[in-house]
Amino acid sequence: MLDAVVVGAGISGIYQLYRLRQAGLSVQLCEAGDGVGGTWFWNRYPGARFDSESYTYGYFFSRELLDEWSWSEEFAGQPETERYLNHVVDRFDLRRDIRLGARVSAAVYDDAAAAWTVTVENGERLRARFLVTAVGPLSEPYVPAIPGLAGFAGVWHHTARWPREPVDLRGKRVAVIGTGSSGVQVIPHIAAEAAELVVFQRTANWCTPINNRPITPERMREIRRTARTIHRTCQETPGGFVHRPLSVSALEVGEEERRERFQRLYDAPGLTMVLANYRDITTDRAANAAVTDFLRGKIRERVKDPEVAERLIPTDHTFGMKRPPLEDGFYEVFAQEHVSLVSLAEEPILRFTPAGIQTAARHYEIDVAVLATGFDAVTGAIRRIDIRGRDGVRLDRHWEAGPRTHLGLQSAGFPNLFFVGGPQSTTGNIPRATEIQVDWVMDCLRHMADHGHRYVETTPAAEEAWLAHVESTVRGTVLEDATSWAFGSNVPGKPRVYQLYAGGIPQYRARCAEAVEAGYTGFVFG
Ligand code: NA7
Repeated sequence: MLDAVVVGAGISGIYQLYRLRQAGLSVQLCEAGDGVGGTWFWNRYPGARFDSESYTYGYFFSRELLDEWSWSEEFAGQPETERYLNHVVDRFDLRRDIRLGARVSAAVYDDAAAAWTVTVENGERLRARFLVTAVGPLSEPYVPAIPGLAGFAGVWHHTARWPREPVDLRGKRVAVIGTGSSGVQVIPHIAAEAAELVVFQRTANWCTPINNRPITPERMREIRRTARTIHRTCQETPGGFVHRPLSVSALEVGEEERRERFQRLYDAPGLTMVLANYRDITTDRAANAAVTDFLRGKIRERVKDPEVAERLIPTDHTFGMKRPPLEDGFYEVFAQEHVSLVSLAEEPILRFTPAGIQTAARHYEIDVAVLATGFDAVTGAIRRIDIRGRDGVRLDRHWEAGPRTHLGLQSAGFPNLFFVGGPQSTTGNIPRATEIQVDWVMDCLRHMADHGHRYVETTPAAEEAWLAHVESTVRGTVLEDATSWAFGSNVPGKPRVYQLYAGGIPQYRARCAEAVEAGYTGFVFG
C-alpha cells in the first residue's frame, strides 16, 4: 500500500508530490493529461499567458531552482510555463512517480483499513492511506448546451482543450464565444490570422492592459537576489501578489489626484488596477464607481467605433467583482475591418447550424468556433470523480447544496482525503495559496505519524462554522454582485454559493495555523 495518491500534475500537485517524496513517503501522482503542467498543459490556445508576475507564480522551495531558472517575460506565455513545470519535474526526479494519461475516475474509502482505493479510468487500482486532490479550480471546461453544436460541420475547440498541434486559422471564418480572461487573450491572436472573426459577447468585462515586457538578465539577477522578499510580500498580501493596496480611500483624495493615480495603475504591469488601488475600491461603491468612470473613458478612447465601444462597456457590474481580464491590444482589435462584435443581449445565439451560428437576428457562416466559455470551476473536477467516504457516502451528494469543508482542506465523512486548491480555500495567485495547504497537509501527516494516528477527518460542526466564516468574507463586498464561476453561477443548475474564500491569504494562513496550535480544532484523529 502506498502512503499517498495525489491527483493532478499542475503547479500544486507537483509541489505536493515533491513534499511527500522529501518526507520519505511512497507516492503516486495520477494525471489525466499526457503531460505535466495542469492549466499550463491544457490551455495552449494562442495568447495563453500568466496574469501573475512570472517570478511570483513559480516555486520558492529551492534556492537552486531560483538560481538556475530565468523567466523571459514579466508575464510568461503558456509554452514557457509548461517548460518550467517540466523542468521542475525532471530537476527533482519526480517523473518516475507520475502516471500520465491516468484520469482518476473513482476513490473509495475503506474504513477497516483507513485507506483509499483509487481507480484510474484504464481500470488500474491503487491503494493508499492518503488521497490528495490537486485537480485545479479552473480545469473542468464548461461547454454550454447550445443546440446544434454536435451537427456543426466546421471544427470547434474549447480554449482549455486546445489541440497540441497548431490550429491553422489562415483564411478561415472564426467565431469566438466568450469574453472572459481566455477570450480576451485569444481574440487578438485569432484576429491576426483569421480571414474573418466574429466575437460573441454575453457580458462585457472591465479589462485593463497587461503591460507585459521582457525580463532583462539584469532584472532577473535582481529578482533572484530579492526572491525571499518577493515571496514574503506574496504571503503578506490578500491575493498573494507583489502588489499592495494603498492605505487611503479613493474618496479622501481630489479628483485630479485620483485620475493621475488611476492612469499610473493603468500604465503599470499586471493586476495593479485591482490590487494596488485605493483600499476601498471593492468595498465602497462610490470608490468603485470612480474606477469604472475612468475605465469607461479608456474604452471610449481606445475603441474607434462609438457603437462598438458602448457594447464593450460593462453595464451591470462593478470593477473587481471578477478578476479583471488583462489585455494586450484587445480593444484595438475591433477597429480591424474583418473583426466584428455581436452583443448577445441584442442578438442571442439560437443555435449552431451545420454552416455556422444562427442568432435571433441573422446567420453567421463559420469554419471554426472557439469556445472561451470558462469552467465548471472549483468543484467541477473534484465532483467528476466518484468519491465515496465512510459508509459509501458520495462526496457529490455531500456537496449537493454547495461545497462543505473545514478550512477548504477536508470534508466530514471523508477521512484522509485532503483538497489542495479546492473549494472554500484562499485564492488569487494560485501557487501562493495552495502552498499553504500543501505545507499544512505535510504538518498534519507528521503529527499523525508522531502520535500513531491512522486517520484524520473533520466534523459537520467544523464545516458549518467554516461555511459561515467563508460567507462572512464575501458579504458586503462587490464580489457579491458577481454572476461568475466564483459563485458557480456560470453553470446552469449549479447552486449559487461562494466557492472560494475571500478573507485573503494572510487570514487564511492564520486560521489554518490557529487550528493546529489549538490542537487541530475541528479535526478528529483515530
Ligand atoms: P470565464 O471568466 O468564466 O469567461 C467565460 C466567458 O464565456 C464569459 O464571457 C461568459 O459570459 C461566456 N459564456 C459562458 N457561457 C456562455 C454562453 N452559453 N453563451 C455565451 N457566452 C457564454 O472563463 P475564462 O476561461 O475566460 O477565465 C477563467 C479564469 O481564468 C479567469 O477568471 C482568470 O482568473 C483566469 P458571461 O460573463 O458568463 O455572461
